[in-house]
Amino acid sequence: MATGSARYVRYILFAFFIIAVLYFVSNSGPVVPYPQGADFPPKGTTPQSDAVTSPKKEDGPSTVNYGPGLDPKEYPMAMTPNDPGWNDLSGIKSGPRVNATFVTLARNSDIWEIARSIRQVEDRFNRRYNYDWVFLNDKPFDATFKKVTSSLVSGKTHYGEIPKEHWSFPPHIDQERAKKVREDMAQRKIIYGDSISYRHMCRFESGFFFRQELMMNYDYYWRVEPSVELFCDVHYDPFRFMHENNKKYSFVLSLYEYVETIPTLWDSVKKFMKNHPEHIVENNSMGFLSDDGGESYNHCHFWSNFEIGNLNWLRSQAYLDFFESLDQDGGFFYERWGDAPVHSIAAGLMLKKDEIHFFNDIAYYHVPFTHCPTGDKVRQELKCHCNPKDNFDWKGYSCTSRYFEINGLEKPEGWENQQD
Ligand SMILES: Nc1nc2c(ncn2[C@@H]2O[C@H](COP(=O)(O)OP(=O)(O)OP(=O)(O)O)[C@@H](O)[C@H]2O)c(=O)[nH]1
Ligand SMILES: [Mg+2]
Repeated sequence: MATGSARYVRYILFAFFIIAVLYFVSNSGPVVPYPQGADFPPKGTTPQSDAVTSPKKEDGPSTVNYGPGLDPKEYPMAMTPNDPGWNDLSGIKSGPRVNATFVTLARNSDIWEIARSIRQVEDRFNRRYNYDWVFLNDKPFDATFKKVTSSLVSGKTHYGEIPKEHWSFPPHIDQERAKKVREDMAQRKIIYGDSISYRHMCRFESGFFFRQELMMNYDYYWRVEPSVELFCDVHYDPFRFMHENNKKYSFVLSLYEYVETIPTLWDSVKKFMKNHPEHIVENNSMGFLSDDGGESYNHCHFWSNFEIGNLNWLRSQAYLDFFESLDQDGGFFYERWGDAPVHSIAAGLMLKKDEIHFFNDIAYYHVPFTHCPTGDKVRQELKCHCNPKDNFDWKGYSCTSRYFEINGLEKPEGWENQQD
């Protein structure tokens, strides 16, 4: 009997040993890069809910994670039709991904308009890259919004509710004065001049979207608004382009700001420049913003409803000091400062010229302006469906010529024929 029990104990120990060996074998092995076409980052590695906590990133240069085992040098991007892989537009693109997300601020009522935008961004680009998408709202997103958007986005979707203090009047604002301004602007028929929510939106986009809890998980963003259109295929990864070329901010359309909305913005900017000369960089784009060396603002700005940018730059001390200084002056409420001139002036003064990029090959529409790449050849290569006559770049009210001039860039062939 004793011998029989000992045999059973031996059997059990042996069985444990085999299970342990099997377990060890299945959980070790070489670290392999993500196979071509695999989820990247693998599902489950990025935050799933609104309640994500993440370590605060340090200011300064971005520490972009390309993912384990993926050397970007082994996956060169096809930037022109002659580069290998240019026509490879089917399936999931192999290779590294930048730590980046799309970001949309929207109301529940914007659902069908944002659905249209998402569909185009996915069809022209993201279905092959599967980047995440963060949605932000001053109210909770409803079930329909979440259901429709998450069914359209190929990456992960995250939904964040904006904290009250990022979407309300700061305590130093004189409510009576702000109200009088709105009444006056309503009488003068200034667009959105009487709107409180539009002002909260502009202040939020100027100073807070990049430090929302969900956004802290990323290094780069691409802003998408409701009812925008993308007219051409995007053959390469613009996030990777930004990172590998040290670009911090980018645009597709530029124009003159409606002066009635920003009468004292430049005075505030001059005050900031005086108080913080350490934040103003050499070789900046002052020539884009001013025709008299900084004395006055010429109202040129990059249109911020499209932006691809570096979040760590917006989270830098320089940008935060800039926003804080402007916010203290109260012009988001005593006037109607837009986030486009705020971002543009910041980029123009606190980034080097070559850190700002013009994406000629991303064709885009936001009512009422179109950026349609100049040149028949490029439009055919990119399978664009925009009408070249609609291209705003070289028309009188665009500032893109000025951008080309201050950067010493050659304008694309055929630009002269698109001036009116
Ligand atoms: N959650 C929320 N989002 C808003 C609100 N107002 C505007 N937005 C969003 O903020 C962004 C800019 O607002 P828009 O109304 O498009 O402003 P705009 O581009 O200057 O003007 P449009 O010509 O109307 O497009 C869009 O993504 C809107 O969906 C608001 O009150 N709440
Ligand atoms: Mg809009």
